[in-house]
Amino acid sequence: MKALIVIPTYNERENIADILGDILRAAPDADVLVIDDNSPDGTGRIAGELAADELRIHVLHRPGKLGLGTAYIAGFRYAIERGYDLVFEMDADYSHDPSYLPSFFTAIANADLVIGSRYVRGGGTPNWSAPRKFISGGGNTFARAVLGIPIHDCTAGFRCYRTAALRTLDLARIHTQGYAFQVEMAYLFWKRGFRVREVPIIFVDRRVGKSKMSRSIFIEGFVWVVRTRLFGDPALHAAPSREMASAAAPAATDADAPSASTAGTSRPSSRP
Ligand SMILES: Nc1nc2c(ncn2[C@@H]2O[C@H](COP(=O)(O)OP(=O)(O)OP(=O)(O)O)[C@@H](O)[C@H]2O)c(=O)[nH]1
Ligand SMILES: [Mg+2]
Repeated sequence: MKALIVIPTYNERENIADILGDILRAAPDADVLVIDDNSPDGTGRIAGELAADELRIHVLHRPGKLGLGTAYIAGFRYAIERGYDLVFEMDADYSHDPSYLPSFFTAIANADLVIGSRYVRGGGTPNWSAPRKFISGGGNTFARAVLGIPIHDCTAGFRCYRTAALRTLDLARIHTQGYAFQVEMAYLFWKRGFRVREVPIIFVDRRVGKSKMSRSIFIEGFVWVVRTRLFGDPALHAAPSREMASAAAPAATDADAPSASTAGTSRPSSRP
């Protein structure tokens, strides 16, 4: 299957060359798309130079910092338009270890979305402080409880989607940016009845460079979860076109769960 690994970057000069090399080796049949938001540190220029020497590397240069959600939506569109079967989300900062990529390819054979999960057996965040564990774990528990999503790690950003399933969503109606974006995508897949599967990952802190996390990202997540519980998700109300829907066959069952360390999912609830 043709796969595209999307790496959004903003000031990842110290990481970009190494991570691209490691990804190309770990996923020898995949292409990579770097989406750079005009990083002041020159990440986009470095990525462009690497792309000039390696046909499997592509770069999308955007004019300024437009956020993670819009970067991934641009990556999804790129993958759909160019006929990729699979599209990955992955960070540039080594929190998402490229050596896990093969396990995603194995799991996606029986899924429409594979999430690299910190909260299934075998996964974890060993070098996080207790407050950080509490915030991340608490956010996940909150989203699961309020929305009823049966996914252990719905804020995780190391993922593989089937583009055929993505095509059934109205991407223009997805406006979330940070953790809320990851929760929204997981929620939409689950509500649509697509198969969501989790594979364990050990999440490590970024090697070098600065985090782009901010308080507003947490507030966005909280507000989005509560609003969606009350009013539903507009992206779900959009009826997919017949042509799009026939491109993907939503799975009604999840019969063949691959192993104890993965968590299958379930059918959509009747909630909005
Ligand atoms: N194109 C683009 N990339 C971004 C933007 N914000 C963050 N990124 C990239 O998205 C990935 C995740 O961002 P991080 O700052 O590592 O956020 P995080 O992983 O949630 O937080 P840390 O755990 O502190 O690293 C990295 O590859 C960033 O360079 C943005 O606005 N535009
Ligand atoms: Mg990071």
